[in-house]
This record gives sequence, C-alpha cells and structure tokens, in this order.
Amino acid sequence: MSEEINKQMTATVISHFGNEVLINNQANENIRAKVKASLPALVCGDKVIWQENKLHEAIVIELLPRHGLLTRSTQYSAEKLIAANVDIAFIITSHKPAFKTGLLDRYVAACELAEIQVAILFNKIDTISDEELANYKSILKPYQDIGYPVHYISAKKQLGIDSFKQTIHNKTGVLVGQSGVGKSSILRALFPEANPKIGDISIKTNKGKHTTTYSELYALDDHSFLIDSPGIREFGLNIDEPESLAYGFREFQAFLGQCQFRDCKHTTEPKCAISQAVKENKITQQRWDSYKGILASLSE
Ligand SMILES: Nc1nc2c(ncn2[C@@H]2O[C@H](COP(=O)(O)OP(=O)(O)OP(=O)(O)O)[C@@H](O)[C@H]2O)c(=O)[nH]1
Ligand SMILES: [Mg+2]
Ligand SMILES: [Zn+2]
Repeated sequence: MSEEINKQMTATVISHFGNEVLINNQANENIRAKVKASLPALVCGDKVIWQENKLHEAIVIELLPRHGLLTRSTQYSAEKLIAANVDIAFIITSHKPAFKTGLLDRYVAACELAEIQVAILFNKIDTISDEELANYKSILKPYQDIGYPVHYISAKKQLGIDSFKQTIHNKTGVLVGQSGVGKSSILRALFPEANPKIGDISIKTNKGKHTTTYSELYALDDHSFLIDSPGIREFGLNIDEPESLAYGFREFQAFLGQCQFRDCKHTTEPKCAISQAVKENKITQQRWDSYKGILASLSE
C-alpha cells in the first residue's frame, strides 16, 4: 500500500447527490467521493477529511465541526440542511415573483438563530417604475432600521452588484429565496465564469420554475465562496423550542425578560413588553404579526 493511500486531506463539499458528494480538494480540483456510512448527512459548504482507498476511490471519512448551519423543516423532515459554514446569507426578493414579507421574516429568523449575517437583496429593479421602487424602499426601510443592509439591484442590468460584492470577501455566502427571484442570475452577475442554469418565470403563474434543483458551492477565490440554492415555496423554521423564536427577531432582544409573565409568548398576554414596544412604535406591527404567525405555525 503506498503512502498516498493513507494520507488524509481536507476538502469542501460542493454538492451532494444520494450517498455521494462532489468535493473540492486543496489543489482546487473537484472530485466525486463516497461517504463513510457512519457519517451524518453532508451538505454543501461542509468541511471534511477524505482519503483514497485501495481502489483509488475518494472516501469522506470525517465531518469537521460546523458553524453557520442553515436548515429548514419540511412536511417530510424536521431538519433539512441547506448549507453549512455559512457566514452571510443573501436573502433575495423581487417584484416578480411577488414580494412576501412573511417569507423574508422566516429567512431572517432562521439566519439569526443560526448566527448567520444577513443582507437583503431586492432584485430586478430594471422591471419596476420609480414609484414602485419607492414603495418597496418604504416596505424594507424597517429592516435597515434594525441593522440589516438592503441593496436594490438588477442582475440582468448589472446594477448595484458592486454594492455588496465585497461583503463575500473571505467568507462563505449563500443565496436564498423563492424560485425565480434571480439567485442564479446574481451568482452569474458576480462571477461570470460560474455558469449556473438560469430559468424562466411562468407567464401563467408569475412563479419560478425551480431551475436550480440542488445547492452548489462556487469558489470565487481561494477564500471566498458563494452557494446557489434551489428556490422554495414555503420556508418552515426548524426550531426545537417555540420560546427561542423571539431570538430570531433581533429588535425584540432589548425587551425580552421585561414581560409580566416569565413564560410570556408575546402574543395576547397582559403586560407584555413586546406588545407594549409595538404600541410605542419601537417594533413594527408587521414584524410582530410575522412573529405570531410563525409561532402559530410551529404548533401545527
Ligand atoms: N428583468 C430582470 N430579470 C431577471 C433579473 N434577474 C433574474 N431575472 C430573470 O428571472 C428569471 C429567473 O432567474 P433565475 O436566476 O433562474 O432565478 P432563481 O432564483 O435562481 O430560480 P430557481 O433556481 O428556480 O430557484 C430568469 O428569466 C432571469 O433572466 C433582473 O435583474 N432583471
Ligand atoms: Mg437558480
Ligand atoms: Zn411578552
């Protein structure tokens, strides 16, 4: 047996299919690898250790500790992995498919709970009037007020792309959002050599056609990565304890612990510091409604 065969090397998971993964090794080559059966499910962005077996097949033998694990729950599984080791999530929204505040709040909460930085991108500004743009700016202003950067961009016309490009430097970013909002188009605008598939919007339904079907990681340089993810219709939050949901709403933090009841759910309880903050316009009614909507959906 040659020395090479026992050598253990690190790599990053680019994508996964069934029980095989595509990994990017230290020489920046993409190789298909099998995964040791005892390992948990791997996901795009995972850092792993692999080695060659006697048949010169690549085998992933260890999963290195993760940070920034973005997950969601679906009707089939409580924890569906989206991407690992994510530093920043770009939440993409647009006019078509229609902007959905509730979905945005779910993504934002999932990122907060996973300690992932958030940037909101409103894409396709080339397709709307100045008046419509001003309206979206007023809808998104509350997010800026609580510290989330919002960028108004057009992937197609290359507008505003430079405004957030540098934020991926030395980081791993993920593009998330509904099908058809332009995630893959933004990736291509940032990085023309990456050639992700770009789909159409259905004329009938104004919805995307689920063109990207699995998450894939693209190396922008040796230390900067961007993950394109498939669009989803509904984003179920993966939360064990409903009490932790309030921590997904960053502007609630200053008021938590000040309610009359220690187990206050911040919905209809008297002397609730959150509902008081809403009355005093320190928290928006819309964000509180989102919180209550998500909380109700957790017990369904
Ligand atoms: N006018 C305009 N169209 C855009 C822009 N960005 C994307 N599109 C169009 O929107 C459609 C969907 O784009 P994709 O990049 O495939 O969207 P996606 O979010 O990756 O969709 P899924 O992979 O299905 O989740 C395509 O027809 C794009 O050409 C933009 O800035 N302006
Ligand atoms: Mg796509
Ligand atoms: Zn309360």
